[in-house]
Amino acid sequence: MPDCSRFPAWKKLKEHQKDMQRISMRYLFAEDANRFERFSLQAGGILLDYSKNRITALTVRLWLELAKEARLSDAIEAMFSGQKINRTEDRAVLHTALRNRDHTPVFVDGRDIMPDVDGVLARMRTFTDEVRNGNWLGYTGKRITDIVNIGIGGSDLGPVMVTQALKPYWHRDLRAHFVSNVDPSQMIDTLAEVDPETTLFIVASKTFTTPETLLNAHVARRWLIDQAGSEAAVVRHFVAVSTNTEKVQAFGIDKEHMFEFWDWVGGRYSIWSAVGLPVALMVGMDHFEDFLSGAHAMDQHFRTASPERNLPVIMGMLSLWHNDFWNAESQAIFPYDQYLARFPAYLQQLEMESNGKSVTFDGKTSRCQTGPVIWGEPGGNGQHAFFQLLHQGTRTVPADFLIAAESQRPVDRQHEVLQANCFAQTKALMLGKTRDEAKAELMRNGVTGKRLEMLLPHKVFPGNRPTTTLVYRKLDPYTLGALIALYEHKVFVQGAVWNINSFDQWGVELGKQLTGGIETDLADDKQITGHDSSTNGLINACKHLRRNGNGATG
Ligand code: G6Q
Repeated sequence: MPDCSRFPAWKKLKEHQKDMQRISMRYLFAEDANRFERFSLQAGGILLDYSKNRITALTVRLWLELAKEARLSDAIEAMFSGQKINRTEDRAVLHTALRNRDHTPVFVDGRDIMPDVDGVLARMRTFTDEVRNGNWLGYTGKRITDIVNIGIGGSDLGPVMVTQALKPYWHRDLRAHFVSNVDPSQMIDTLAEVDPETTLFIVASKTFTTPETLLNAHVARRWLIDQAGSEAAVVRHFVAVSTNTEKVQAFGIDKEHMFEFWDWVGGRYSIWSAVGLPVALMVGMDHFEDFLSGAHAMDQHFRTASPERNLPVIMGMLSLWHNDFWNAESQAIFPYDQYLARFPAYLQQLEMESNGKSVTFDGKTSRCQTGPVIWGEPGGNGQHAFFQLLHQGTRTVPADFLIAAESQRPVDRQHEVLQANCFAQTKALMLGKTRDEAKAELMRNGVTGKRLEMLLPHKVFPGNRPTTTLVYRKLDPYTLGALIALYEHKVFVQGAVWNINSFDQWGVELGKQLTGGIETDLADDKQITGHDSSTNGLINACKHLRRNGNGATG
């Protein structure tokens, strides 16, 4: 596959971008009354309005040419059909099979994996029903009231984000807690909030070798045994989610209490597997299956819709347009939905771990700019913090705005206020405010003369800043499933054009390798000299501070 910059459509897009630099969105909207209809799409209960971007029909045509030259359709089929597209790890990529609600066979190495998938879902149903109905009892015979998920990265971010997003569907007598950080404060503070007699720990780790998770799991296990006065309590209070039966058993969790998943599920794509157990416990298996169904609907759309009507294809190409042709360094995500507060953090891992690569499948250095920096916060709060930079700063930050048509918790007309804020921001970012408009406004407010001249440049908004808006009826499990799958496939589309492996993560290895040596160096009080001077200095400073309490380093 040629480097993406060598595709003919890439070159055409470069030329086209030069023309587009001279055209404003104000003009494009004024010129075409149907711009919204032309540049909006719907699937899986999600409306995607991408009209407030610097694009024309020609732009989209060239995106589709590029997708064709990059053989995107073949790549999509290769993923869905279980080919080992994660070549550096020699694995298939089949999170889509986890939510294959049609139950049609999906083969890995000649074996249909759907019976395994459905088998684990059935076990999850039995277990979650028992806990939720109060039939699963703790070591003193009390029902479970608190669930603590211990995991990190893909075994944490999905469960946290989705559990939080579906709060209106929670069982009223259950609470969920999540511990990921190896900083013991998080576990200690969590344990202070729960009762050993009524707490269920889920140790979620694909490999069951991740030090952060195992250290935290051991702390929880010791705490439980200390409180209960017997190891026998562990069996009623610990379950595991993993691909590694041996390690789970070595930790002391019975195979019976392990929920399996498989190496063809990437960590950051694992929320659809038994990694979703805390979600299923909190919202019930019916809702969890609705969540899978929403994702399945988006999968089918992605696999079968024509590229020009295909939400993930259009979103992926749009993001690539900003990233590679307008040199946008970051992409912001603004949910106008409090329940999606952790969605930007979730997408950070999904996008940056998937597409933060600089080597193509052919082992060559990519000549294209790959994954952007993803960041974001609930939009309403952002408006009172960093939106200034979006409106008047020197950088262009393409942003996704997400909003529900209906609130989960309606109070008076407060949801309309939220919506008005969301739509006003995208309108303001697109339109801006010209010098003439700003001047007229100042004069209307009685500002004249020198003060007007001084203030005027500060009151101008350049506008022409790209935003994309996603609207859904209500953040229910189905919609959330579709939304996450939409972003997963968007990431896939970009990876396919850049010809990079979106499913490995070798970049996290080096830090892990070096941690062990440094941990040993930190164990005693000896002066350390074996690293670079900065690393030596930092280790020695910590030792000095912990020895002397405070004061100068040395
Ligand atoms: C995700 C990554 C990474 C992984 C964590 C936890 O795609 O691989 O975030 O999920 O490192 O790994 P374990 O689940 O194996 O503990």
